[in-house]
Amino acid sequence: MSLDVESIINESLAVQSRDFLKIVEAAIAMLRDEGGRFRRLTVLERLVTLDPLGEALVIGDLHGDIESLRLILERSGFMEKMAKDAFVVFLGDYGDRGAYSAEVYYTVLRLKLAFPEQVVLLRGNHEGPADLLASPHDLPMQFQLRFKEKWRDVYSKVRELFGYLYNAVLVEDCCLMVHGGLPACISSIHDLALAHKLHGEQPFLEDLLWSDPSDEIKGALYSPRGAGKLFGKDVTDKILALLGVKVLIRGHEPCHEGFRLNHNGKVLTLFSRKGAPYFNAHGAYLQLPLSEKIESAQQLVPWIQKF
Ligand SMILES: [Mn+2]
Repeated sequence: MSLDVESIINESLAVQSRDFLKIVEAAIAMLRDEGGRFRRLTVLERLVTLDPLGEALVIGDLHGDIESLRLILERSGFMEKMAKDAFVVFLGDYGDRGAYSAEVYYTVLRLKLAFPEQVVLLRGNHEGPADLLASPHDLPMQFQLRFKEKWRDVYSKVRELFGYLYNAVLVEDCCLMVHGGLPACISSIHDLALAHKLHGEQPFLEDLLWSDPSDEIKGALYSPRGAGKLFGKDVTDKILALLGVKVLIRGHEPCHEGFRLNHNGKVLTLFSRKGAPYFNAHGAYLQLPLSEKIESAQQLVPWIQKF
């Protein structure tokens, strides 16, 4: 198995159902067993804490856009970063919308398997639990076209994978990373770590996967998306203080320029794909310096790369 970006992406374009299934199964086995501390990564249930050293490449929604993923991995010097012990955090929403969902899943899972202690895969609302899966969900149709009669096996295995993806990433004193937004009523990091197990009793997972910041409101209101909430700056201030971090980094919303700031610089949104059906002018990714003293997402703007 080759370890350069071009080879992995070429593999993803050619992969057949049998090898695709093997990669998903291996990733499930790896994620299921992750717990405790390995090197600079600490795993508590489905919460990951990164040591505040070096750099994290942060990539927002990809939604089946393999060309943007290729561009980001090449332009950021991904393989050199891995050799220097950097982290990479994917903010979720790998499939649906774009035509290359299978290829994006395959590529990010291959990277996870190649660099288990450096690659973190967050869960997006397009990887939600059965009662809260985003719609339209194109993945079954794409798998039918891609894997023909084997598509059901592949699809059900990928659905199983969703339950093992991470809820949140914490960098102490620095930032929290999630796909969607902040739950207004958590009382500790354990509510983030256990959000998937509390799903059905508490809205924590729903809010992490679905919510959006709003500069227009106070508190939390039900979202026009039909799941999750809109949350105001007061919620962001309260929850970031509770968690001991300064900034929220999240994906989930298309941004014309590839990124956007909300809540007076407390929230950074990254969107890392281009093309239909969003037509944002730019995608963006972040090369986050983990040891930098960060007070506001405004300080992160120089480390954002637009494409
Ligand atoms: Mn989303």
